[in-house]
Amino acid sequence: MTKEDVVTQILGERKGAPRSSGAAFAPANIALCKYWGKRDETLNLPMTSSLSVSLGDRGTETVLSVRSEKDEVVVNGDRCSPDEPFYRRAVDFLDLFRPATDLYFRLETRNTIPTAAGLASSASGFAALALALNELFQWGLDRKELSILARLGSGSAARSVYRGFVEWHAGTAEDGRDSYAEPLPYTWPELRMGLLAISREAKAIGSRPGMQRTKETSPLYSAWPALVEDDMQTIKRAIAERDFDLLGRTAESNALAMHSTMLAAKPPLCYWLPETVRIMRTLWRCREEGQPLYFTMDAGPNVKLLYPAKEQRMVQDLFPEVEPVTLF
Ligand code: 2P0
Repeated sequence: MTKEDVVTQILGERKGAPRSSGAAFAPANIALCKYWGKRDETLNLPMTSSLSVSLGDRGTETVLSVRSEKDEVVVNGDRCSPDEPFYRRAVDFLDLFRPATDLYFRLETRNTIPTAAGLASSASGFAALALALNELFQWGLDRKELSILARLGSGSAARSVYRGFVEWHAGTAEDGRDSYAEPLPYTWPELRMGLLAISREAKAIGSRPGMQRTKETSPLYSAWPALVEDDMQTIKRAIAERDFDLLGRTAESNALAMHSTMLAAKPPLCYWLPETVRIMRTLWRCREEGQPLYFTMDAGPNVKLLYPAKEQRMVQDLFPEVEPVTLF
Protein backbone atom coordinates (compact mmCIF):
# COMPACT_ATOMS: atom_id res chain seq x y z
CA MET A 1 0.00 0.00 0.00
CA THR A 2 1.40 3.42 -0.93
CA LYS A 3 0.49 6.91 0.23
CA GLU A 4 -0.91 7.55 -3.26
CA ASP A 5 -3.28 4.55 -2.84
CA VAL A 6 -4.56 5.99 0.46
CA VAL A 7 -5.11 9.42 -1.11
CA THR A 8 -7.04 7.86 -4.01
CA GLN A 9 -9.14 5.88 -1.54
CA ILE A 10 -10.03 9.01 0.43
CA LEU A 11 -10.53 11.50 -2.37
CA GLY A 12 -12.54 9.08 -4.53
CA GLU A 13 -14.25 11.00 -7.32
CA ARG A 14 -13.47 14.42 -5.88
CA LYS A 15 -12.00 16.66 -8.51
CA GLY A 16 -9.11 19.01 -8.04
CA ALA A 17 -10.45 22.40 -9.14
CA PRO A 18 -8.77 24.79 -6.73
CA ARG A 19 -10.03 28.13 -5.43
CA SER A 20 -7.48 30.93 -5.33
CA SER A 21 -6.33 29.99 -1.82
CA GLY A 22 -7.12 27.92 1.27
CA ALA A 23 -6.22 28.86 4.83
CA ALA A 24 -6.15 26.81 8.01
CA PHE A 25 -4.83 26.67 11.57
CA ALA A 26 -3.83 23.54 13.47
CA PRO A 27 -2.64 23.46 17.08
CA ALA A 28 0.59 21.86 18.29
CA ASN A 29 0.04 18.86 20.53
CA ILE A 30 1.95 17.20 23.35
CA ALA A 31 1.38 13.51 23.98
CA LEU A 32 0.47 12.45 27.52
CA CYS A 33 0.72 8.82 26.33
CA LYS A 34 3.39 8.67 23.64
CA TYR A 35 3.60 7.38 20.08
CA TRP A 36 6.95 5.62 19.71
CA GLY A 37 7.37 2.97 17.00
CA LYS A 38 5.60 2.16 13.74
CA ARG A 39 4.02 -0.95 12.30
CA ASP A 40 4.21 0.61 8.83
CA GLU A 41 6.95 3.11 7.95
CA THR A 42 5.36 4.28 4.69
CA LEU A 43 1.91 5.13 6.02
CA ASN A 44 3.09 6.20 9.51
CA LEU A 45 0.95 3.53 11.16
CA PRO A 46 1.80 3.33 14.86
CA MET A 47 2.47 0.25 16.98
CA THR A 48 0.19 1.65 19.69
CA SER A 49 -2.54 4.20 20.24
CA SER A 50 -1.54 7.52 21.83
CA LEU A 51 -3.24 10.43 23.60
CA SER A 52 -2.38 14.12 23.48
CA VAL A 53 -3.51 17.54 24.53
CA SER A 54 -3.33 20.48 22.12
CA LEU A 55 -1.45 23.65 23.01
CA GLY A 56 -4.32 26.13 22.91
CA ASP A 57 -3.66 28.81 20.28
CA ARG A 58 -0.09 27.76 19.62
CA GLY A 59 0.38 25.93 16.38
CA THR A 60 0.67 26.55 12.66
CA GLU A 61 -1.23 28.94 10.40
CA THR A 62 -1.05 28.00 6.76
CA VAL A 63 -2.17 29.66 3.56
CA LEU A 64 -1.97 27.55 0.42
CA SER A 65 -2.47 28.92 -3.07
CA VAL A 66 -1.81 27.80 -6.62
CA ARG A 67 0.60 29.36 -9.06
CA SER A 68 1.85 28.56 -12.54
CA GLU A 69 5.57 28.23 -11.97
CA LYS A 70 7.67 26.47 -9.34
CA ASP A 71 6.57 25.58 -5.84
CA GLU A 72 7.32 28.16 -3.19
CA VAL A 73 7.55 27.48 0.54
CA VAL A 74 7.67 30.38 3.01
CA VAL A 75 8.13 29.72 6.73
CA ASN A 76 7.68 32.57 9.24
CA GLY A 77 8.24 35.08 6.41
CA ASP A 78 11.42 33.48 5.05
CA ARG A 79 11.47 31.69 1.72
CA CYS A 80 12.88 28.12 2.03
CA SER A 81 15.50 26.92 -0.37
CA PRO A 82 14.70 23.63 -2.13
CA ASP A 83 17.64 21.97 -0.32
CA GLU A 84 16.09 22.53 3.10
CA PRO A 85 14.56 19.40 4.63
CA PHE A 86 11.30 21.23 5.37
CA TYR A 87 10.90 22.22 1.70
CA ARG A 88 11.45 18.61 0.57
CA ARG A 89 9.00 17.16 3.10
CA ALA A 90 6.32 19.75 2.32
CA VAL A 91 6.64 19.34 -1.45
CA ASP A 92 6.68 15.52 -1.20
CA PHE A 93 3.40 15.80 0.70
CA LEU A 94 1.90 18.30 -1.78
CA ASP A 95 2.90 15.98 -4.66
CA LEU A 96 0.32 13.50 -3.35
CA PHE A 97 -2.43 16.00 -4.14
CA ARG A 98 -1.14 17.84 -7.23
CA PRO A 99 -3.91 17.53 -9.83
CA ALA A 100 -1.62 18.29 -12.81
CA THR A 101 2.15 18.37 -13.23
CA ASP A 102 2.04 22.01 -14.36
CA LEU A 103 0.16 23.17 -11.28
CA TYR A 104 2.39 24.55 -8.54
CA PHE A 105 1.75 25.58 -4.95
CA ARG A 106 2.70 28.50 -2.78
CA LEU A 107 2.75 27.38 0.82
CA GLU A 108 3.00 30.10 3.41
CA THR A 109 3.23 28.87 6.95
CA ARG A 110 3.67 30.63 10.26
CA ASN A 111 4.32 28.96 13.58
CA THR A 112 2.74 30.59 16.60
CA ILE A 113 4.75 28.34 18.90
CA PRO A 114 7.75 30.31 20.10
CA THR A 115 10.63 28.64 18.30
CA ALA A 116 12.63 29.07 21.51
CA ALA A 117 10.36 26.48 23.10
CA GLY A 118 12.12 23.95 20.91
CA LEU A 119 8.88 22.26 19.95
CA ALA A 120 8.78 20.32 16.73
CA SER A 121 6.24 21.79 14.37
CA SER A 122 5.72 18.79 12.09
CA ALA A 123 2.46 17.77 13.83
CA SER A 124 0.73 21.15 13.54
CA GLY A 125 2.48 21.81 10.19
CA PHE A 126 1.13 18.74 8.38
CA ALA A 127 -2.28 18.98 10.05
CA ALA A 128 -2.62 22.62 8.93
CA LEU A 129 -1.48 21.63 5.45
CA ALA A 130 -4.08 18.85 5.16
CA LEU A 131 -6.79 21.26 6.37
CA ALA A 132 -5.61 23.99 3.95
CA LEU A 133 -5.65 21.53 1.02
CA ASN A 134 -9.24 20.66 1.93
CA GLU A 135 -10.09 24.37 1.84
CA LEU A 136 -8.20 25.06 -1.36
CA PHE A 137 -9.80 22.21 -3.30
CA GLN A 138 -13.13 22.34 -1.43
CA TRP A 139 -13.16 18.58 -0.99
CA GLY A 140 -15.50 18.72 2.00
CA LEU A 141 -13.63 15.93 3.81
CA ASP A 142 -14.52 15.16 7.41
CA ARG A 143 -12.02 15.35 10.30
CA LYS A 144 -11.48 11.59 10.34
CA GLU A 145 -10.40 11.65 6.70
CA LEU A 146 -8.27 14.74 7.31
CA SER A 147 -6.61 13.01 10.27
CA ILE A 148 -5.66 10.11 7.98
CA LEU A 149 -4.26 12.49 5.34
CA ALA A 150 -2.30 14.48 7.95
CA ARG A 151 -0.82 11.19 9.25
CA LEU A 152 0.71 10.55 5.83
CA GLY A 153 2.84 13.68 6.42
CA SER A 154 3.78 12.93 10.04
CA GLY A 155 2.29 10.45 12.50
CA SER A 156 1.64 12.92 15.31
CA ALA A 157 -0.11 15.26 12.81
CA ALA A 158 -3.06 12.84 12.91
CA ARG A 159 -3.78 14.25 16.40
CA SER A 160 -3.39 17.94 15.47
CA VAL A 161 -6.59 18.17 13.40
CA TYR A 162 -8.46 18.53 16.72
CA ARG A 163 -8.19 20.72 19.78
CA GLY A 164 -8.17 19.53 23.37
CA PHE A 165 -7.62 15.95 24.48
CA VAL A 166 -7.21 13.70 21.44
CA GLU A 167 -6.83 9.95 21.08
CA TRP A 168 -5.12 8.51 17.99
CA HIS A 169 -6.35 4.95 17.50
CA ALA A 170 -3.54 2.65 16.39
CA GLY A 171 -5.92 0.57 14.25
CA THR A 172 -5.09 -2.80 12.75
CA ALA A 173 -5.98 -2.43 9.04
CA GLU A 174 -3.09 -2.64 6.59
CA ASP A 175 -4.25 0.44 4.69
CA GLY A 176 -4.62 2.45 7.92
CA ARG A 177 -8.30 3.22 7.44
CA ASP A 178 -8.84 2.69 11.18
CA SER A 179 -5.74 4.63 12.26
CA TYR A 180 -7.04 8.15 12.89
CA ALA A 181 -7.58 10.54 15.78
CA GLU A 182 -10.72 11.46 17.68
CA PRO A 183 -11.31 14.12 20.33
CA LEU A 184 -12.21 13.08 23.87
CA PRO A 185 -15.40 14.74 25.15
CA TYR A 186 -13.71 16.46 28.10
CA THR A 187 -12.13 19.80 28.83
CA TRP A 188 -10.00 20.80 31.81
CA PRO A 189 -9.72 24.59 32.03
CA GLU A 190 -7.51 24.53 35.15
CA LEU A 191 -4.83 22.38 33.53
CA ARG A 192 -1.62 24.18 32.52
CA MET A 193 1.47 23.17 30.62
CA GLY A 194 4.76 24.99 31.17
CA LEU A 195 7.35 24.87 28.40
CA LEU A 196 10.97 24.80 29.50
CA ALA A 197 13.30 25.27 26.55
CA ILE A 198 16.72 23.83 27.25
CA SER A 199 18.26 23.69 23.83
CA ARG A 200 17.34 25.11 20.44
CA GLU A 201 19.85 22.98 18.62
CA ALA A 202 18.52 20.46 16.14
CA LYS A 203 18.73 17.01 17.66
CA ALA A 204 21.35 14.62 16.35
CA ILE A 205 18.80 11.87 15.67
CA GLY A 206 15.26 12.75 14.61
CA SER A 207 12.18 10.98 15.97
CA ARG A 208 11.72 9.00 12.79
CA PRO A 209 15.07 7.14 12.80
CA GLY A 210 15.00 7.21 16.62
CA MET A 211 11.79 5.25 16.92
CA GLN A 212 12.86 2.85 14.19
CA ARG A 213 16.17 2.11 15.96
CA THR A 214 14.39 1.64 19.29
CA LYS A 215 11.86 -0.79 17.84
CA GLU A 216 14.52 -2.80 16.03
CA THR A 217 17.25 -2.98 18.68
CA SER A 218 15.94 -2.19 22.17
CA PRO A 219 15.30 -5.28 24.33
CA LEU A 220 12.87 -3.16 26.36
CA TYR A 221 10.66 -2.29 23.38
CA SER A 222 8.68 -5.54 23.63
CA ALA A 223 7.23 -4.27 26.93
CA TRP A 224 6.10 -0.94 25.41
CA PRO A 225 2.78 -1.90 23.73
CA ALA A 226 1.27 -3.47 26.90
CA LEU A 227 2.47 -0.54 29.01
CA VAL A 228 0.82 1.93 26.62
CA GLU A 229 -2.42 -0.03 26.71
CA ASP A 230 -2.53 0.34 30.51
CA ASP A 231 -1.46 3.99 30.48
CA MET A 232 -4.09 4.88 27.87
CA GLN A 233 -6.84 3.54 30.14
CA THR A 234 -5.42 5.24 33.23
CA ILE A 235 -4.98 8.62 31.51
CA LYS A 236 -8.51 8.49 30.09
CA ARG A 237 -9.84 7.77 33.57
CA ALA A 238 -7.78 10.60 35.07
CA ILE A 239 -9.15 13.03 32.47
CA ALA A 240 -12.76 11.91 32.94
CA GLU A 241 -12.45 12.28 36.74
CA ARG A 242 -10.18 15.38 36.63
CA ASP A 243 -7.74 13.52 38.86
CA PHE A 244 -4.64 15.68 38.45
CA ASP A 245 -2.22 13.48 40.40
CA LEU A 246 -3.23 10.38 38.49
CA LEU A 247 -2.84 12.22 35.17
CA GLY A 248 0.53 13.72 36.05
CA ARG A 249 1.94 10.53 37.55
CA THR A 250 0.90 8.42 34.56
CA ALA A 251 1.97 10.88 31.87
CA GLU A 252 5.37 11.34 33.54
CA SER A 253 5.97 7.64 33.95
CA ASN A 254 4.87 7.00 30.35
CA ALA A 255 7.45 9.53 29.08
CA LEU A 256 10.18 8.00 31.26
CA ALA A 257 9.28 4.50 30.05
CA MET A 258 9.56 5.72 26.44
CA HIS A 259 12.99 7.19 27.20
CA SER A 260 14.00 3.92 28.89
CA THR A 261 13.27 1.97 25.69
CA MET A 262 15.52 4.46 23.85
CA LEU A 263 18.37 4.19 26.36
CA ALA A 264 18.43 0.42 25.83
CA ALA A 265 18.63 0.77 22.02
CA LYS A 266 21.87 -0.18 20.26
CA PRO A 267 23.57 2.22 19.87
CA PRO A 268 21.83 3.99 22.76
CA LEU A 269 19.63 7.02 22.27
CA CYS A 270 19.67 9.67 24.96
CA TYR A 271 17.91 12.95 24.20
CA TRP A 272 18.55 14.42 27.66
CA LEU A 273 21.08 17.09 28.51
CA PRO A 274 22.45 17.68 32.02
CA GLU A 275 19.90 20.48 32.47
CA THR A 276 17.06 18.06 31.65
CA VAL A 277 18.14 15.78 34.50
CA ARG A 278 18.58 18.72 36.86
CA ILE A 279 14.97 19.79 36.20
CA MET A 280 13.65 16.26 36.70
CA ARG A 281 15.39 16.07 40.08
CA THR A 282 14.02 19.48 41.10
CA LEU A 283 10.50 18.32 40.23
CA TRP A 284 10.85 15.07 42.17
CA ARG A 285 12.10 17.02 45.19
CA CYS A 286 9.12 19.42 44.91
CA ARG A 287 6.76 16.48 44.84
CA GLU A 288 8.29 15.02 47.98
CA GLU A 289 7.39 18.36 49.54
CA GLY A 290 3.82 17.93 48.35
CA GLN A 291 3.78 20.17 45.26
CA PRO A 292 1.47 19.01 42.43
CA LEU A 293 3.96 19.30 39.60
CA TYR A 294 4.76 16.68 36.94
CA PHE A 295 6.54 16.64 33.59
CA THR A 296 6.58 15.02 30.19
CA MET A 297 9.27 15.00 27.52
CA ASP A 298 9.50 14.12 23.86
CA ALA A 299 12.37 13.17 21.60
CA GLY A 300 14.50 16.08 22.76
CA PRO A 301 15.98 17.67 25.89
CA ASN A 302 13.14 20.13 26.59
CA VAL A 303 10.78 19.60 29.50
CA LYS A 304 7.03 20.24 29.54
CA LEU A 305 5.55 20.80 33.01
CA LEU A 306 2.03 19.83 33.99
CA TYR A 307 0.38 21.68 36.88
CA PRO A 308 -2.95 23.10 38.05
CA ALA A 309 -3.48 26.81 37.22
CA LYS A 310 -3.49 27.81 40.89
CA GLU A 311 0.16 26.72 41.15
CA GLN A 312 1.28 29.23 38.49
CA ARG A 313 3.11 31.40 41.02
CA MET A 314 5.01 28.49 42.53
CA VAL A 315 6.03 27.28 39.05
CA GLN A 316 7.23 30.75 38.04
CA ASP A 317 9.26 31.11 41.23
CA LEU A 318 10.94 27.78 40.55
CA PHE A 319 11.46 28.36 36.82
CA PRO A 320 11.38 32.08 35.93
CA GLU A 321 12.02 31.22 32.26
CA VAL A 322 8.91 29.01 31.98
CA GLU A 323 6.46 29.69 29.13
CA PRO A 324 2.99 28.91 30.54
CA VAL A 325 0.35 27.60 28.13
CA THR A 326 -3.40 27.68 28.74
CA LEU A 327 -4.68 24.50 27.13
CA PHE A 328 -8.46 25.06 27.19
C1 2P0 B 1 4.50 11.81 20.34
N1 2P0 B 1 6.75 11.89 19.24
O1 2P0 B 1 3.60 11.02 20.64
C2 2P0 B 1 5.91 11.23 20.19
C3 2P0 B 1 6.66 11.26 21.49
C4 2P0 B 1 8.05 12.13 19.76
C5 2P0 B 1 8.09 11.51 21.11
O2 2P0 B 1 5.23 11.83 17.63
O3 2P0 B 1 7.88 9.73 11.68
O4 2P0 B 1 7.34 13.49 14.13
O5 2P0 B 1 6.55 11.81 11.30
O6 2P0 B 1 5.46 9.78 12.25
O7 2P0 B 1 5.14 12.27 14.46
C6 2P0 B 1 7.33 12.50 16.96
O8 2P0 B 1 7.16 11.71 15.85
O9 2P0 B 1 7.14 11.03 13.60
C7 2P0 B 1 6.38 12.05 17.96
P1 2P0 B 1 6.74 10.58 12.14
P2 2P0 B 1 6.62 12.24 14.45
O10 2P0 B 1 4.30 13.05 20.22
